[in-house]
Amino acid sequence: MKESGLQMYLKNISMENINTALVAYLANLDMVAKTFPEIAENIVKEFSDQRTHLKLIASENYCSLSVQAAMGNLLTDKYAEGYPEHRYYGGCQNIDAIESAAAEEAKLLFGAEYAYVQPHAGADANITAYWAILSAKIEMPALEKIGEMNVSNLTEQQWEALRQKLGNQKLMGLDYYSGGHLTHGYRQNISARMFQTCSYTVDKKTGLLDYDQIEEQALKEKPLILLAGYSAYPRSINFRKFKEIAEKAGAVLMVDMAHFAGLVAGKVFTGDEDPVRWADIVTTTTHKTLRGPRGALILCKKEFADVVNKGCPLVLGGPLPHMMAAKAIAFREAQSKAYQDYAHQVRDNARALADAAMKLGMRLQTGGTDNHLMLIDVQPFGLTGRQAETAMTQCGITLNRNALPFDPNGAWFTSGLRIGTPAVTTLGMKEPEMQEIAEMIYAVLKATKPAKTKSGGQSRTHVEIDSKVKIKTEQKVKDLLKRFVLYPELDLELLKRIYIR
Ligand code: DSN
Repeated sequence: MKESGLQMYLKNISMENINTALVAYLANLDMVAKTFPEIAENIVKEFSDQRTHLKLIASENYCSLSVQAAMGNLLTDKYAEGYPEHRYYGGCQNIDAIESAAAEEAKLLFGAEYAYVQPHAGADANITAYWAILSAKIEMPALEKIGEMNVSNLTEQQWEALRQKLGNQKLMGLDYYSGGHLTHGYRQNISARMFQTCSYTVDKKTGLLDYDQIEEQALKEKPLILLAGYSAYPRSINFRKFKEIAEKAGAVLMVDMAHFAGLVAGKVFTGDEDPVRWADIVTTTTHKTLRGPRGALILCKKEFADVVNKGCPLVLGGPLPHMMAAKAIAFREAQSKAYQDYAHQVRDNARALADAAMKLGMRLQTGGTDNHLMLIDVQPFGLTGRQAETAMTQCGITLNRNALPFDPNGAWFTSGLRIGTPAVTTLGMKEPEMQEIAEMIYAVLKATKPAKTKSGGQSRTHVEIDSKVKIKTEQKVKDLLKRFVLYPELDLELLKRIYIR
């Protein structure tokens, strides 16, 4: 029988030099490869890509090997619909312990009154939160009025009237082009189909949130939910002001902190900038700045705990116990001093990168950043965001294009690049490296021009990059990533030799 990767490794190493992280990876990959070698191969190829490309995607990070270990095991085999001590399946005692531990850690980390750790993704968390609010504010009072709290006992007419009422509510979130997320009321998303939406935008001149404008709109529209939070807004938010507006308008304040949860956890955003203190319900993903596994979390005031707890079966399928275990690990990691230092460095790095970019002459949306991300306007380079993204990718820099507010190029081509510092900060990079990165980005943008189409026009997708600049940038990325190695305890060359055929 052919030797496994683990056997090959152990044969050539003495006991005292055994690298346990590498052993764990080899054992895992051996098991995967036994059934499906191509999958093991692609895991290693993805590792190779991530180690050799500069990751500037604002919503991505690198989680710890402990988080990864908690995700990949037999916990995936257990059904546990319901919530701790209240399950629709037998034998859930260990999952109860895991879910309760994850929720406790989340409460400690964020100082929250209640935590619900089941949502599988940020979009699921938002839809769950919407329905929890609809339950608390529309369904319960309606049922109380009828004097029947069990919806299964309603007549067809009563049920239809309730359904109509639930479907006739208003959501006021940040417009997609101003940096809001798809689930905040974008028409291509279910959020805009289940609510009437009345999105607010950033100010046309400054690109900033204008609290007076938001208040005026909220008082006029009287939404059920006022939603704050973003996927592409480079500034901090005053949640105390949002709470005041919500109270005046009679709205529930919901915050989607998916992008900046790590900055809240790491105490970069405190006081008025801490959404957990001010909002009724806060949702977040766990894998962005927070640096945990791919998944999500809802935090809320006690008033909403019961309705949030019914996320499954209301919206969600069964919880994913392996992911809840990994969330528990991440929430504990984020309570460390090292994590707080990391979170502060994420913002310091973003500021350093933004300053360096502007000094080089690049135009940044709102003229800088207060958080982990920035938006570069690529129009002065004669490029669309899509072309700029393509050029960066070809030079070893992974980032994504992004619409700018009121973008003339729409959501597909766009006019901007979104850049974030969470991943490079995890690798240990600091301000001097941000200067290097800004110079690389500038050099590539300057050296890129739209490719010609067959008819002689300008392509909005394809580009031509000056080959000398391309080669030089690729080399610079390589040199930088040699100094800041992803998962240095894992021997990538060995993994490649074993699993890439
Ligand atoms: N896809 C995420 C982002 O990149 O911002 C939001 O869900």
